[in-house]
Amino acid sequence: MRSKTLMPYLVLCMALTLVAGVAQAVEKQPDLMNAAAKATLNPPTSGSLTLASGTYDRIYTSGTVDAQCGAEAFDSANDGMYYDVYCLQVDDTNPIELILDANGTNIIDTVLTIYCSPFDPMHPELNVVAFDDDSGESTLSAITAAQNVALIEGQEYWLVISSYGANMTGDYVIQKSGNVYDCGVVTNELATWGAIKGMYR
Ligand SMILES: [Ca+2]
Ligand SMILES: [Ca+2]
Repeated sequence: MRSKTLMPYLVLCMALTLVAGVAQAVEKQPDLMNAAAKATLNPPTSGSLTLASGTYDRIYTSGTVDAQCGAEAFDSANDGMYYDVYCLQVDDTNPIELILDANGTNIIDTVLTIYCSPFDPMHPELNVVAFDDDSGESTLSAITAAQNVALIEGQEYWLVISSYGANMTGDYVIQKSGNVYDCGVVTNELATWGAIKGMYR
């Protein structure tokens, strides 16, 4: 008697789980956010993805954030995107903001990923803290306060700016919240981890 009355509920739960699973498997989420960069006291981080930039097979996430480096990452069907790497640190525990500035960015579709140090382009699924595709203007990326990416003081993080798909080049400008500061830059001509490590140190 009891199990009979529960049946429709159980079937509904299973159906919802299936729907949720399918939705999570879709990489490109509906573009509902369009955070615009505000002027900050921080100098922006700017550069260019060019034909000389290193390439990697990027990941994506379902939006989870883990300041302790264990955000679950999935392999993207899009491979071989150009990327640049920056070292960043925070001086407080408030959520950070990193927003691609449409004024100065002409890459058609960007992606931002924050890693714990080190980022290994041969294993981009490791050490992931946060990821964003389209929370900025149009298809530009933004880590906003709403995403609650609060980092740990004194720890080095690596910011990877890349394109959504392969063969996308152009300039980028990233505005940063006041609690974020640069702790180094890695040149973009180097495609292997060994070479990057040599340049960074
Ligand atoms: Ca994007
Ligand atoms: Ca958007």
